[in-house]
Amino acid sequence: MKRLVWKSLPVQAIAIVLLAVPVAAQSKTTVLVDVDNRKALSLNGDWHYIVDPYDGGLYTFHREIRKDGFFLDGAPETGSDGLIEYDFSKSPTLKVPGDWNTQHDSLFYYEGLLWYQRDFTYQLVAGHKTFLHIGAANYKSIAWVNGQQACSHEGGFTAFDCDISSSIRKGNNFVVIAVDNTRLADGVPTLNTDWWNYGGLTRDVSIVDVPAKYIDDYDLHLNRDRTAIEGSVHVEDAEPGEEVTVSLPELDRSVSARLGADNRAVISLSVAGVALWTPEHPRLYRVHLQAGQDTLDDSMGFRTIAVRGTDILLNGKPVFLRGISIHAEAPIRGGRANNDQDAATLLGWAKELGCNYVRLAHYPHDQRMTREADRLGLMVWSEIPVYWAEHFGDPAVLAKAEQQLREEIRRDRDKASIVLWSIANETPLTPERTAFLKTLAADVHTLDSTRLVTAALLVRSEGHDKYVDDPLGEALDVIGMNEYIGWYEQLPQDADTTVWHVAYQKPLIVSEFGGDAKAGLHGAPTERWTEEYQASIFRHQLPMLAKIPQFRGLSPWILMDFRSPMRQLPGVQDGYNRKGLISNRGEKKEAFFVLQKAYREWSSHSPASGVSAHPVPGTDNRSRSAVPARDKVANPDE
Ligand code: GCB
Repeated sequence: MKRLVWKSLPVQAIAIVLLAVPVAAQSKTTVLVDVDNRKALSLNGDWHYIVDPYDGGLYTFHREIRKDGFFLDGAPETGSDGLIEYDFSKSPTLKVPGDWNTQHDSLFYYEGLLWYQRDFTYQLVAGHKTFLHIGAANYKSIAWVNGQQACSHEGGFTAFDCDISSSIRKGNNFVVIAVDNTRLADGVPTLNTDWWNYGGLTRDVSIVDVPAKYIDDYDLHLNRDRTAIEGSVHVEDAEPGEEVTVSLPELDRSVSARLGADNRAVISLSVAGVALWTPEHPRLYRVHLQAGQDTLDDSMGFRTIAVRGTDILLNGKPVFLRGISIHAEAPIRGGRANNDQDAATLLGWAKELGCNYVRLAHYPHDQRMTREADRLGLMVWSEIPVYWAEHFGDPAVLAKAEQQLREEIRRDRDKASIVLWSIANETPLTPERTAFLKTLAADVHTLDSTRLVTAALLVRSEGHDKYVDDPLGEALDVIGMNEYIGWYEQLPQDADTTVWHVAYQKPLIVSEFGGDAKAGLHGAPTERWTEEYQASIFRHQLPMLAKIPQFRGLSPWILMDFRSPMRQLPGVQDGYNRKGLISNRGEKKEAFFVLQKAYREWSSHSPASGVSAHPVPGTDNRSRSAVPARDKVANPDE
């Protein structure tokens, strides 16, 4: 059902809303796969905006939804229905894509409702459908085209597409989008996060044209034997029996299949001899899809990912993940990352560090990042913002998390780089939370049976004994674990005598460790906040981790310093989490080079037993997995 509800409205108000605002007939909200390869009119650029902290553009003085809200884009001189006290055309502008916080000083701390408006001209194609594509709007948003509501959306990091076919006109049009970044206790994420709550239309916005019957979703992946591309293509508004063709022109291979009753065609295309996607050779192929009038081209890599005992297998071979965690924070410029240059800089640094893997924390990043990771050969951990103290007992919160998971997977499952879907970070150990997360883990296996599910778990600490025994581990393919020896507990050198007890015979990725350092602040390795102290943490951590038998990868915290309202130490943090190996101004700290050196060695001599023939000297208590040689992927029928 179409909902116009803003925040939580009483039932009577909902009724008023439905009467008050014309809703586009048959409009629907979806996620169009591969949308960046569609014919589109970009709406990036300057948008007028009105800051509306009391929501007056939406509500009357008695808190009823206004019939003549700002979504009508009125102007004082055209008002026939009473006084109009706003005028977008005379209001200032914000750049889209872009967070509002870093564009105007007065919006730096703003959390609330802000209205965006812009005009555009459009040439309709007869019989085609038109979508408003919103790459991300943090956190809640409602969009109207020519005064008709097109869609509403909750979730600040996933893309969505609103069908505006019945509201868009030939020639002049206007679009109004209300975005509210108020943090919500029952939101995903919840109230408290260690990152900045950047508000606004933070990613690309465009008008997308598709034929009447259009490919809205596909899942094409290499089968487990690496002999065929398998999966399905879904064509919306088509009829069962219609034909779909998938071809790989570079291999001169093509296959046609008919839509079943669910408008989905099952695909199996033999590709024996296809060059596999690997970090060393990230080969991508052009994939051409055709369904009636609709054609789409994608650029895809083909690989398999699986686990066998404590090993992660890429294309059937054990692989060690040399990684780094990354926030979607723009280098140098600051604010939310949103362009090609941001992606190239962040992932370029990861390559320079020697990574073959990145953890994109703590929410889905811009599609530019996963496309670039495909091209650069970086395996990706992709995550939804189920972070810290969510309201795990609330079914509505679970529904929100599930929605974000669906949207994330649908947008990104054409990316070979993504090998891990993460469902949570550092959540408290309660029965409600474990039930909630086990539901998400099962969802991942249903939505995408070809990848692995993980989560960043907390460690139970008893002095020098550390336990990874969170019951959620049962539901994960790969255990993720965050620990901060040397920063939030103990001293860096305590790592040397730490004994790890990992309850699972599954691959373990140390998804975080680290400590803060202010770039350019030097001192003894015992002095907190200095580059030397941070480097000392890394020097002690790496040999310790290499001794854990299940250790199959790491993504220390974090590539670059990032803004966080939680980090206020004057002269050192000044509003930034300083655990970056690189400062927000691009200066590399000493720890960057410590990790880079280790990654150079580990690229030929992996620390993981069985992954390389050459163990790291001095790390002798590793054991080879004795678990049977059946590769476990999430797909039970493989
Ligand atoms: C963590 C969180 C991460 C924080 C980091 C820190 O464990 O997962 O979001 O930023 O610690 O710096 O404390």
